Amino acid sequence: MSTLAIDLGGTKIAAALVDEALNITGLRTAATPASKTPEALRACLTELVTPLAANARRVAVASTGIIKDGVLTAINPENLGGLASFPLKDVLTQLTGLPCLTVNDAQAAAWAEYRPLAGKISDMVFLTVSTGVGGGIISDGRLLVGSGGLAGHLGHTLADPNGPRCGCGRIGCVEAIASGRGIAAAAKGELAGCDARAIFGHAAEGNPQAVLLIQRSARALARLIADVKAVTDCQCVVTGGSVGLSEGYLSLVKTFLAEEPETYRSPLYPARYQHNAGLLGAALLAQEAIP
Ligand code: ADP
Ligand code: BMX
Ligand code: ZN
Repeated sequence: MSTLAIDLGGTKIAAALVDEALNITGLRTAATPASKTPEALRACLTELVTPLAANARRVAVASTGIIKDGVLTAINPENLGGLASFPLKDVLTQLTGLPCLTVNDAQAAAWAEYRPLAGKISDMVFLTVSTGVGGGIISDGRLLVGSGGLAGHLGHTLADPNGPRCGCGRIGCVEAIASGRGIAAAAKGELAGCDARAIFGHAAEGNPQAVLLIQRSARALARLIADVKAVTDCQCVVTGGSVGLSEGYLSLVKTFLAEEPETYRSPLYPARYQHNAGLLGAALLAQEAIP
Protein backbone atom coordinates (compact mmCIF):
# COMPACT_ATOMS: atom_id res chain seq x y z
CA MET A 1 0.00 0.00 0.00
CA SER A 2 1.09 3.58 -0.66
CA THR A 3 2.89 6.11 1.47
CA LEU A 4 1.30 9.52 1.99
CA ALA A 5 4.36 11.70 1.39
CA ILE A 6 4.54 15.39 2.27
CA ASP A 7 7.23 17.95 1.39
CA LEU A 8 6.93 21.03 3.60
CA GLY A 9 9.10 23.89 2.35
CA GLY A 10 9.32 27.57 3.22
CA THR A 11 7.30 28.54 0.13
CA LYS A 12 5.16 25.53 -0.79
CA ILE A 13 3.81 22.28 0.61
CA ALA A 14 3.29 19.22 -1.60
CA ALA A 15 1.44 16.02 -0.67
CA ALA A 16 0.98 12.87 -2.74
CA LEU A 17 0.68 9.09 -2.64
CA VAL A 18 3.91 7.25 -3.45
CA ASP A 19 3.86 3.51 -4.20
CA GLU A 20 6.66 0.94 -3.71
CA ALA A 21 7.96 1.64 -7.24
CA LEU A 22 8.07 5.39 -6.44
CA ASN A 23 5.15 6.27 -8.72
CA ILE A 24 3.54 9.53 -7.57
CA THR A 25 -0.24 9.98 -7.74
CA GLY A 26 -2.73 12.50 -6.39
CA LEU A 27 -0.16 15.32 -6.10
CA ARG A 28 -1.63 18.36 -4.31
CA THR A 29 0.17 21.58 -3.44
CA ALA A 30 -0.49 24.68 -1.34
CA ALA A 31 1.42 27.82 -0.40
CA THR A 32 3.12 27.53 3.00
CA PRO A 33 1.23 29.81 5.41
CA ALA A 34 3.46 32.69 6.56
CA SER A 35 2.09 32.72 10.08
CA LYS A 36 3.91 32.82 13.40
CA THR A 37 1.32 30.61 15.02
CA PRO A 38 1.02 26.88 14.28
CA GLU A 39 -2.74 26.91 13.64
CA ALA A 40 -2.51 28.05 10.01
CA LEU A 41 0.03 25.35 9.17
CA ARG A 42 -2.11 22.72 10.86
CA ALA A 43 -5.16 23.84 8.85
CA CYS A 44 -3.19 23.79 5.60
CA LEU A 45 -1.89 20.26 6.28
CA THR A 46 -5.41 19.09 7.14
CA GLU A 47 -6.72 20.37 3.81
CA LEU A 48 -3.88 18.70 1.88
CA VAL A 49 -3.78 15.26 3.49
CA THR A 50 -7.44 14.54 4.19
CA PRO A 51 -8.30 13.35 0.64
CA LEU A 52 -5.19 11.14 0.49
CA ALA A 53 -5.03 9.44 3.90
CA ALA A 54 -7.60 6.69 3.24
CA ASN A 55 -5.36 5.13 0.59
CA ALA A 56 -2.15 5.20 2.61
CA ARG A 57 -0.40 2.76 4.94
CA ARG A 58 2.00 5.29 6.48
CA VAL A 59 2.90 9.01 6.41
CA ALA A 60 6.35 10.35 5.43
CA VAL A 61 7.20 14.02 5.93
CA ALA A 62 10.21 15.81 4.48
CA SER A 63 10.27 19.23 6.09
CA THR A 64 12.29 22.37 6.25
CA GLY A 65 13.85 22.90 9.69
CA ILE A 66 15.77 20.78 12.14
CA ILE A 67 13.70 17.64 12.57
CA LYS A 68 14.24 15.80 15.83
CA ASP A 69 11.86 13.37 17.55
CA GLY A 70 9.12 14.39 15.11
CA VAL A 71 9.32 18.10 15.99
CA LEU A 72 10.24 20.84 13.51
CA THR A 73 12.50 23.53 14.99
CA ALA A 74 13.34 26.33 12.58
CA ILE A 75 17.04 27.22 12.36
CA ASN A 76 15.86 30.24 10.34
CA PRO A 77 12.29 31.06 11.48
CA GLU A 78 12.08 33.88 8.89
CA ASN A 79 11.71 31.16 6.22
CA LEU A 80 8.44 30.11 7.89
CA GLY A 81 6.95 33.53 8.55
CA GLY A 82 8.43 33.56 12.05
CA LEU A 83 7.19 30.09 13.06
CA ALA A 84 9.86 28.67 15.38
CA SER A 85 8.52 25.21 16.14
CA PHE A 86 5.81 22.77 15.05
CA PRO A 87 4.90 19.26 16.33
CA LEU A 88 4.87 17.64 12.85
CA LYS A 89 4.63 14.00 13.84
CA ASP A 90 1.91 14.48 16.47
CA VAL A 91 -0.22 16.59 14.13
CA LEU A 92 0.00 14.17 11.22
CA THR A 93 -0.58 11.11 13.39
CA GLN A 94 -3.71 12.80 14.78
CA LEU A 95 -4.91 13.86 11.31
CA THR A 96 -4.43 10.49 9.62
CA GLY A 97 -4.33 7.81 12.33
CA LEU A 98 -1.26 6.42 10.51
CA PRO A 99 2.32 5.81 11.67
CA CYS A 100 4.54 8.71 10.63
CA LEU A 101 8.22 9.27 9.78
CA THR A 102 9.67 12.80 9.75
CA VAL A 103 12.98 13.96 8.26
CA ASN A 104 14.61 17.21 7.12
CA ASP A 105 13.71 18.05 3.49
CA ALA A 106 17.28 18.23 2.12
CA GLN A 107 18.33 15.10 4.01
CA ALA A 108 15.33 13.29 2.44
CA ALA A 109 16.16 14.58 -1.04
CA ALA A 110 19.78 13.47 -0.61
CA TRP A 111 18.60 9.95 0.14
CA ALA A 112 16.32 9.81 -2.92
CA GLU A 113 19.04 11.12 -5.20
CA TYR A 114 21.66 8.76 -3.75
CA ARG A 115 19.63 5.55 -4.13
CA PRO A 116 20.21 5.15 -7.91
CA LEU A 117 23.93 5.85 -7.33
CA ALA A 118 24.40 3.38 -4.45
CA GLY A 119 26.96 0.75 -5.44
CA LYS A 120 28.57 3.19 -7.87
CA ILE A 121 29.62 5.88 -5.37
CA SER A 122 29.66 6.08 -1.56
CA ASP A 123 29.86 9.83 -0.86
CA MET A 124 27.47 12.47 -2.20
CA VAL A 125 26.08 15.84 -1.14
CA PHE A 126 22.69 17.27 -2.06
CA LEU A 127 22.11 21.03 -1.94
CA THR A 128 18.74 22.69 -2.32
CA VAL A 129 18.65 26.35 -3.30
CA SER A 130 15.06 27.32 -2.60
CA THR A 131 13.47 29.50 0.11
CA GLY A 132 16.63 28.73 2.07
CA VAL A 133 19.74 26.74 1.25
CA GLY A 134 19.57 23.21 2.64
CA GLY A 135 21.89 20.22 2.46
CA GLY A 136 22.04 16.47 2.89
CA ILE A 137 25.24 14.44 3.21
CA ILE A 138 25.71 10.80 2.22
CA SER A 139 28.92 9.49 3.76
CA ASP A 140 30.10 5.92 3.15
CA GLY A 141 26.65 5.09 1.77
CA ARG A 142 24.80 6.39 4.84
CA LEU A 143 22.63 9.47 5.29
CA LEU A 144 24.03 11.74 8.01
CA VAL A 145 21.25 13.07 10.25
CA GLY A 146 23.28 13.87 13.37
CA SER A 147 22.36 13.37 17.01
CA GLY A 148 20.27 16.55 16.96
CA GLY A 149 19.17 16.48 13.30
CA LEU A 150 21.50 19.33 12.31
CA ALA A 151 23.85 17.39 10.01
CA GLY A 152 24.03 18.85 6.50
CA HIS A 153 22.70 22.35 7.30
CA LEU A 154 25.29 23.70 4.89
CA GLY A 155 23.38 26.89 4.11
CA HIS A 156 24.49 28.19 7.49
CA THR A 157 28.20 28.10 6.76
CA LEU A 158 30.05 31.36 6.10
CA ALA A 159 29.94 32.95 2.66
CA ASP A 160 30.90 36.54 3.55
CA PRO A 161 31.90 37.91 6.99
CA ASN A 162 30.68 41.33 5.79
CA GLY A 163 27.44 39.91 4.39
CA PRO A 164 23.85 40.29 5.62
CA ARG A 165 22.64 38.82 8.90
CA CYS A 166 20.94 35.47 8.40
CA GLY A 167 17.64 34.64 10.12
CA CYS A 168 19.57 31.95 12.05
CA GLY A 169 21.48 34.67 13.90
CA ARG A 170 24.84 34.35 12.13
CA ILE A 171 26.33 36.98 9.85
CA GLY A 172 26.94 36.25 6.16
CA CYS A 173 25.58 32.70 5.84
CA VAL A 174 25.43 31.16 2.36
CA GLU A 175 21.63 31.09 2.80
CA ALA A 176 21.46 34.87 3.40
CA ILE A 177 23.12 35.44 0.01
CA ALA A 178 22.34 32.51 -2.29
CA SER A 179 18.77 31.49 -1.38
CA GLY A 180 15.59 32.74 -3.05
CA ARG A 181 14.94 34.93 0.00
CA GLY A 182 18.55 36.13 -0.01
CA ILE A 183 18.37 37.10 -3.68
CA ALA A 184 15.09 38.96 -3.13
CA ALA A 185 16.32 40.72 0.03
CA ALA A 186 19.28 42.26 -1.83
CA ALA A 187 17.14 43.68 -4.66
CA LYS A 188 17.01 47.48 -4.81
CA GLY A 189 15.46 50.21 -6.91
CA GLU A 190 13.26 48.89 -9.71
CA LEU A 191 13.66 45.30 -8.42
CA ALA A 192 12.80 46.04 -4.76
CA GLY A 193 9.91 43.84 -3.65
CA CYS A 194 10.43 41.26 -6.43
CA ASP A 195 10.72 37.60 -5.45
CA ALA A 196 13.53 35.40 -6.77
CA ARG A 197 11.37 33.97 -9.54
CA ALA A 198 10.66 37.48 -10.87
CA ILE A 199 14.34 38.41 -10.56
CA PHE A 200 15.28 35.38 -12.70
CA GLY A 201 12.75 36.61 -15.25
CA HIS A 202 14.34 40.08 -15.28
CA ALA A 203 17.81 38.53 -15.59
CA ALA A 204 16.67 36.56 -18.65
CA GLU A 205 15.64 39.89 -20.19
CA GLY A 206 19.09 41.31 -19.46
CA ASN A 207 18.39 43.51 -16.41
CA PRO A 208 21.94 44.18 -15.11
CA GLN A 209 20.99 44.25 -11.39
CA ALA A 210 19.09 40.95 -11.72
CA VAL A 211 22.06 39.35 -13.50
CA LEU A 212 24.39 40.48 -10.68
CA LEU A 213 22.06 39.17 -7.96
CA ILE A 214 21.97 35.74 -9.58
CA GLN A 215 25.74 35.75 -10.08
CA ARG A 216 26.18 36.63 -6.41
CA SER A 217 24.03 33.64 -5.45
CA ALA A 218 25.81 31.25 -7.85
CA ARG A 219 29.27 32.40 -6.66
CA ALA A 220 28.34 31.78 -3.01
CA LEU A 221 27.02 28.34 -3.93
CA ALA A 222 30.18 27.46 -5.88
CA ARG A 223 32.37 28.42 -2.90
CA LEU A 224 30.16 26.33 -0.63
CA ILE A 225 30.57 23.38 -3.00
CA ALA A 226 34.37 23.76 -2.81
CA ASP A 227 34.19 23.87 1.02
CA VAL A 228 31.93 20.82 1.03
CA LYS A 229 34.42 18.90 -1.11
CA ALA A 230 37.15 19.70 1.42
CA VAL A 231 34.99 18.51 4.32
CA THR A 232 33.35 15.40 2.83
CA ASP A 233 35.44 14.36 -0.21
CA CYS A 234 32.11 13.80 -1.97
CA GLN A 235 32.17 12.17 -5.42
CA CYS A 236 29.44 14.46 -6.75
CA VAL A 237 27.06 17.23 -5.71
CA VAL A 238 23.40 17.15 -6.72
CA THR A 239 21.34 20.34 -6.66
CA GLY A 240 17.60 20.91 -6.32
CA GLY A 241 15.07 23.56 -5.29
CA SER A 242 13.37 26.06 -7.59
CA VAL A 243 16.41 28.37 -7.70
CA GLY A 244 18.85 25.46 -8.03
CA LEU A 245 16.85 23.91 -10.87
CA SER A 246 16.12 27.15 -12.71
CA GLU A 247 17.31 27.61 -16.29
CA GLY A 248 21.01 28.46 -16.54
CA TYR A 249 21.72 28.53 -12.78
CA LEU A 250 23.76 25.32 -12.54
CA SER A 251 25.94 26.24 -15.50
CA LEU A 252 26.68 29.57 -13.79
CA VAL A 253 27.65 27.71 -10.59
CA LYS A 254 29.93 25.49 -12.70
CA THR A 255 31.62 28.57 -14.15
CA PHE A 256 32.42 29.90 -10.67
CA LEU A 257 33.48 26.44 -9.44
CA ALA A 258 35.98 26.29 -12.32
CA GLU A 259 37.77 29.25 -10.65
CA GLU A 260 38.55 27.06 -7.61
CA PRO A 261 41.62 24.80 -7.51
CA GLU A 262 40.86 21.39 -9.03
CA THR A 263 41.11 19.60 -5.65
CA TYR A 264 37.93 21.39 -4.52
CA ARG A 265 35.81 20.71 -7.60
CA SER A 266 33.07 18.06 -7.71
CA PRO A 267 30.96 16.93 -10.65
CA LEU A 268 27.63 18.80 -10.39
CA TYR A 269 24.27 17.39 -11.47
CA PRO A 270 20.67 18.61 -11.29
CA ALA A 271 18.37 16.42 -9.19
CA ARG A 272 17.13 13.45 -11.24
CA TYR A 273 13.82 13.64 -9.34
CA GLN A 274 13.64 17.42 -9.81
CA HIS A 275 11.08 19.00 -7.46
CA ASN A 276 9.96 15.59 -6.14
CA ALA A 277 13.27 14.54 -4.54
CA GLY A 278 12.13 15.44 -1.00
CA LEU A 279 8.78 13.66 -1.33
CA LEU A 280 10.41 10.52 -2.71
CA GLY A 281 13.24 10.47 -0.18
CA ALA A 282 10.82 10.68 2.72
CA ALA A 283 8.69 7.92 1.16
CA LEU A 284 11.76 5.66 0.73
CA LEU A 285 12.88 6.20 4.34
CA ALA A 286 9.34 5.51 5.59
CA GLN A 287 9.01 2.33 3.49
CA GLU A 288 12.21 1.10 5.15
CA ALA A 289 11.28 2.17 8.71
CA ILE A 290 7.54 1.35 8.74
CA PRO A 291 6.86 -1.99 6.94
P1 ADP B 1 10.39 25.47 -1.05
O1 ADP B 1 11.47 26.31 -0.47
O2 ADP B 1 9.07 25.66 -0.40
O3 ADP B 1 10.78 24.03 -1.17
P2 ADP B 1 10.95 26.18 -3.86
O4 ADP B 1 11.97 25.10 -4.08
O5 ADP B 1 9.93 26.37 -4.92
O6 ADP B 1 10.10 26.00 -2.53
O7 ADP B 1 11.77 27.54 -3.63
C1 ADP B 1 11.11 28.76 -3.45
C2 ADP B 1 12.00 29.89 -3.94
O8 ADP B 1 12.31 29.68 -5.33
C3 ADP B 1 11.34 31.26 -3.86
O9 ADP B 1 12.33 32.19 -3.45
C4 ADP B 1 10.87 31.53 -5.29
O10 ADP B 1 10.84 32.93 -5.61
C5 ADP B 1 11.94 30.84 -6.10
N1 ADP B 1 11.47 30.35 -7.42
C6 ADP B 1 10.30 29.73 -7.70
N2 ADP B 1 10.22 29.43 -9.00
C7 ADP B 1 11.38 29.86 -9.57
C8 ADP B 1 11.90 29.85 -10.89
N3 ADP B 1 11.20 29.32 -11.91
N4 ADP B 1 13.13 30.37 -11.11
C9 ADP B 1 13.84 30.90 -10.09
N5 ADP B 1 13.39 30.96 -8.81
C10 ADP B 1 12.18 30.45 -8.55
C1 BMX C 1 16.84 26.45 6.10
C2 BMX C 1 16.39 25.46 7.18
C3 BMX C 1 16.73 24.04 6.72
C4 BMX C 1 16.16 23.72 5.35
C5 BMX C 1 16.62 24.77 4.33
C6 BMX C 1 15.95 24.58 2.97
C7 BMX C 1 14.49 26.29 8.50
C8 BMX C 1 13.02 26.49 8.58
N1 BMX C 1 14.97 25.64 7.42
O1 BMX C 1 18.23 26.47 6.04
O2 BMX C 1 16.28 23.10 7.66
O3 BMX C 1 16.56 22.42 4.94
O4 BMX C 1 16.28 26.08 4.83
O5 BMX C 1 14.55 24.67 3.14
O6 BMX C 1 15.18 26.71 9.39
P1 BMX C 1 13.54 25.09 1.98
O7 BMX C 1 12.31 25.57 2.64
O8 BMX C 1 14.21 26.12 1.17
O9 BMX C 1 13.31 23.83 1.18
ZN1 ZN D 1 22.24 31.16 8.72
